[in-house]
Amino acid sequence: MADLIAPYPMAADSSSQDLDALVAEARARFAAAADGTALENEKARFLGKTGAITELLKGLGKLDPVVKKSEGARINVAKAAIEALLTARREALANAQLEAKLSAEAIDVTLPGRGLSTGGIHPVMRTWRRIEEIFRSIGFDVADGPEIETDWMSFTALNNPENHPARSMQDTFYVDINDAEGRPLNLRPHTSPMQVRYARMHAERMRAGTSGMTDIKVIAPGRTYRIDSDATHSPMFHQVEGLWLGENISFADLKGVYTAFLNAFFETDALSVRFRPSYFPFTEPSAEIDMRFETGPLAGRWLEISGSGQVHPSVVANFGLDPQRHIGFAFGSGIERLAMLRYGIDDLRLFYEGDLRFLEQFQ
Ligand code: 2NM
Repeated sequence: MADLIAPYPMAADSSSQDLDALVAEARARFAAAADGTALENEKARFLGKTGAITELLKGLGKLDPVVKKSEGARINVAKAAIEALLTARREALANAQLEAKLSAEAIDVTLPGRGLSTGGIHPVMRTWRRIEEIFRSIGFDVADGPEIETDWMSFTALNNPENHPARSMQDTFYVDINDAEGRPLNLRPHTSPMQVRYARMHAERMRAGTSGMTDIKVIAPGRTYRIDSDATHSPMFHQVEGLWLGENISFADLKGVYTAFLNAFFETDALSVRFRPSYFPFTEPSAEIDMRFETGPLAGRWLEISGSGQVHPSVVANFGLDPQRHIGFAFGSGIERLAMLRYGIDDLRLFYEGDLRFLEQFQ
């Protein structure tokens, strides 16, 4: 340290040239100091205990009082000049340091933003919402319920015999947990259990008649599960089932409701609807509903669109209602199937691959 801050070699009696040179030297050295530490070291060289100015002031003692006064004044002018240079350089260094920090931490507010990408509604969900909207407009309520069901809800209540293939391990997913009756829980293979629950929930008000509730009029849309997988079947798929029970609800009402739904769903009146005899355990009689577009790319071909039928008396009894009094229809349609026909999609698997090139077309 002592070496670094060597006293400035100058005689105690200084000429004004010497003092000017000293101030110039200080100016140059302060300017050359790159940071605060270097600057404080340079300061010691002039203003420190053994610094040049300090030495000059010490030397004043030996001088004649008259000379001492004028000489002291000149040295103090130089001292003040050096102190002023020091202060100015300190500020300059501090400013430079602040500038460097600011520019290092700068945020370029002129950079364009990264943009917000919003998600979209999956075509199946879009179709599901559309179906709900249409049926609500025809006066249907919308039911919701569990996807893991008891054996009674999925099969027994719906008149499925003990040996019906739908009950087998081949056709239905089972869970390794038994229900209260000791039968394994299942992943519901249709949304009918929701209608069973809905009907039983409202059965008391239905029995009360006009003072309570006159009709059960509900759709049950949702995820369903079956052991089946190819271009037209997925182990998980979506169904919408409809149920309308009242004191005088007939197949004519079914045809009217379902045709109105198709007209709204496909946004055209140019389609025909027909019933074809069929069989389901939960309806009697049962029918397939076929539809035909009269215009467009699918014109003239009959397309299977839904199963349906008059709700079986045993099923109505399982709802907690009197089948002599409450009759009506039910239907079940695939939501993917409706979406495929509406959008012209030919492979069901496209819905489940998550390929954005496919999905973005529906936004
Ligand atoms: C179908 C076909 C025919 C149906 C039956 C019921 C219920 F709960 F009332 F018994 N809901 N849905 C039904 C009838 C479903 O799907 C192809």
